Amino acid sequence: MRFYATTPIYYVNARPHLGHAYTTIITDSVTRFHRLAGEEARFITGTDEHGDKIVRAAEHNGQKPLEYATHISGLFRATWPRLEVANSDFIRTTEERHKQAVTRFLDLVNQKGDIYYGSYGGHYCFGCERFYTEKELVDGLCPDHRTKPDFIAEENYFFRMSNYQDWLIDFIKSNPGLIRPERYKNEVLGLLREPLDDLCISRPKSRLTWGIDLPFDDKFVTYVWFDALISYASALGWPGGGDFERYWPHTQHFIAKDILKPHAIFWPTMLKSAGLPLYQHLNVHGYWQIGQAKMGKSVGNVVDALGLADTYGVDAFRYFLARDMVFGLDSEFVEDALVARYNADLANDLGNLWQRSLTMLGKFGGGRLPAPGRLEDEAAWAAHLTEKVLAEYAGHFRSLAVHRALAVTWELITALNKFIDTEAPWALAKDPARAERLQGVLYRLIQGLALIGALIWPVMPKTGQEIWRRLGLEPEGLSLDLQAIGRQLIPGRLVAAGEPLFPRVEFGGEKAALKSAAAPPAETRPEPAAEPEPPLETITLDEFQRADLRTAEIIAAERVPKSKKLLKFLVRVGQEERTIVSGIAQHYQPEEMVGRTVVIVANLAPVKLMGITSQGMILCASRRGEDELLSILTTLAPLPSGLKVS
Ligand code: ME8
Repeated sequence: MRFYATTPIYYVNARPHLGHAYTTIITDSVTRFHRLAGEEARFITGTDEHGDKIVRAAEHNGQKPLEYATHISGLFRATWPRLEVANSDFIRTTEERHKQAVTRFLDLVNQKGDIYYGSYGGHYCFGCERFYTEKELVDGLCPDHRTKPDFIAEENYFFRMSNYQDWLIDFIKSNPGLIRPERYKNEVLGLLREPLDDLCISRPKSRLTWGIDLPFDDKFVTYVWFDALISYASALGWPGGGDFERYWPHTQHFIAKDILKPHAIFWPTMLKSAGLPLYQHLNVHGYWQIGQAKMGKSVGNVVDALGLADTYGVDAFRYFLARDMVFGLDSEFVEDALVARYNADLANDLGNLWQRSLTMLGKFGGGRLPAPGRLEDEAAWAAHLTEKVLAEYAGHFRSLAVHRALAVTWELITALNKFIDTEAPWALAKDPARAERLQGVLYRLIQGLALIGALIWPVMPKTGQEIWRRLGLEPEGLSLDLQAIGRQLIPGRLVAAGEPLFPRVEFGGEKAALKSAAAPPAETRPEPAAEPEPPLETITLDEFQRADLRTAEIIAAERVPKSKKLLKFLVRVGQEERTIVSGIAQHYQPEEMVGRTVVIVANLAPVKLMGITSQGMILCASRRGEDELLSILTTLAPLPSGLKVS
């Protein structure tokens, strides 16, 4: 069996946030499941770089479109490995391989007689990069962006999408799992009850030059959606061969419901016209919301995925996303819920099972892997449960109920924790006549942990591998097959619990922080001695305004050689670039600062630090001393640099 998964290729008009992270992580987890099941799997993500939106964002940033797109695309590309996403490739629509594919695709559709030239007037939303019909608008506004669309009338090329309406309805009806979950299939069939318009697939160069030329008229560029969808094929090497033939029949697209129509209506009709087979599944999930509103760059309520992964650990963050969202439904993002899941499921259930099992192996088994032994009442341990979990787990992954796959895994964890209680190895150890049973119990705990390591690996790759590594198993041979696991558990091998897998999280002030289980509990730790604050003098507004505070974008960062504390930054402040040295090296890595918008004091007299002239200061909130805390200040919405902060 084979598997080919894609995420949307993300627009480069904003940096990655939790919404993008969710789709990419869930696609990665499902792909890893297919790999675990022994299938050949490919998984592609990338960036969508043409169109009005990008030109506007680049202008806003004072950059050329390609320069700007390269910068933001780089941020996406660098984000995925930090979230343990193992994509096979990364496609940019500005790459030559993609341009060739779009050109070929347009030629095929044109040769089919499905493209014509005509004039059109419609309500155009620049945010969505599409025309809306009168009926689709809500109170005259774009239903997504709540902005008034521009009325645009111009001559363009059109794709005869309407020709394929009846075929598409039949195809969807005769392939029940094509669009899933079911609610989205019904939504699409609902849309198809209205007559389908033809699709405008060009933009005149008089209005937009940032796109791929139409092969049959170079006064026009290709409409960005027509261009972007083809990336799913160009990333496999189409039309030049590559892996296309091998993987295309097994295609599964993962998207959120915002882009259902292009994927469920434009794309299948485009493929049909070009003579290419359709995807196997379109997997549609809901929105992460904050206060009932979709999290998104246009609203400015985005949550920083990397920040959460840094605070709680990548695996805990991935676990929360996969466990808390029912694929297909919306989910409210609440950081407290993440902390609660972390403490209950990871620190308690899984962390305790690990710690208790390994402690007992240390105490009662000399810290060495036992031989399987034999339990006279095999059913007493969770053998039957293991079979049930394995069967259900795979079914849930294949139907995208990843939260359920995790829930059944936790049934096994709970059962093993109970198994320890009922078997009471500490009591067995006191009775020499029960030595064989003790050994059998210890073996089944270790075998269970190895299986759990494999079961959690698709969602928590680091922890899954870590469990295998600590038990002396080969992480490359990760498998759900108990026999295969058994062959790798070499009796007599020394193993140790090591550091806790998931130290408990407690709240420290407003920000959640990781506290190692080794540290004394918070209530017994002395509070850092509070220095008496000097009485504050008031200043006038004029005095405050003498400080020229500005937004600045960090464009490069590096450590200052021979200094533990200093980082050297190159920042952009509007049109100007300057160097700033800041004492935050113990809190931030240089690479994670690049691309961030910070607030600086722009009119501070220059100072020399370690031989470097620093022209300004980056604002941070901090508490110095033993219990040190520090965070740079940044803006909630992505803003251009050089803006006055007041
Ligand atoms: O639409 N909740 O790119 P885009 C869940 N370039 N997922 C979310 C989300 C949220 N609040 N916000 C964003 C585009 N996403 C086009 C795609 S594909 C040929 C072209 C995720 O940057 C989700 O996957 O606006 C959504 O579909 C996607 O980001 C939109 O990304």
